[in-house]
Amino acid sequence: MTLTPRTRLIVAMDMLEREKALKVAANLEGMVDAYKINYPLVLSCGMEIVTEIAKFGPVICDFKIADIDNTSRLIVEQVVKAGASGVIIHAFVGMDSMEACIKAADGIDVYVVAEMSHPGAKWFIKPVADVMARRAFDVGATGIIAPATRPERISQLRVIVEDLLILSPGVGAQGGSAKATIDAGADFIIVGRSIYNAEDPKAAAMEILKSLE
Ligand code: OMP
Repeated sequence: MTLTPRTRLIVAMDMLEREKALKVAANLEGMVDAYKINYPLVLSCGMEIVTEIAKFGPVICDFKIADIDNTSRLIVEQVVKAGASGVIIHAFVGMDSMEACIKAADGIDVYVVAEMSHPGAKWFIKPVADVMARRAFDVGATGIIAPATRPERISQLRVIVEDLLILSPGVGAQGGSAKATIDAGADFIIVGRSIYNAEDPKAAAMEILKSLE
């Protein structure tokens, strides 16, 4: 399935209201390469929201799956059934769990968290991120998640994952810059609050796209 970088913008849909989510999704149709849905929206609205938003463009289910192989497989099967185009999983659970996810993904994209964007990631995740990126490559993932808050790490991880896709959250509300993130080697930026909390989400997205020109 694999996402094609056109605008390079992925919007994180972490609002809780179905109406707002559908409105933002419709407003951004064609401006974003994908919609990323995390637990807040699904727990609030149900998995149907994945199917509904998939009508506007590819949906990535950011469930950061971190469980034994059998449970991971069951979760990914629900993601596929809902019509998502991709899913985000964790690496630290091991190759068997990641392999189970990729098998169950049945061709949809699987992105593996290599290094997270928040300050807390420096404690445990950052020191082992290179190994997790390498494991993501070995297992045949579509891409990795790398932090827009540390562009130098994107460049370092790029060497490890070669031509896998790099999706980078942390632009805007977490302090990362869209342009610095793409210049560092990311294929896509993931932006949530700076877009969906803006008075005019479409104008906010446009502003970010302009900064990439
Ligand atoms: P904003 O900070 O509002 O732009 O949202 C960022 C989005 O990216 C949220 O949905 C986070 O859950 C997600 N995210 C991170 O912020 N940091 C990470 O390291 C990984 C993710 C992710 O996997 O998408």
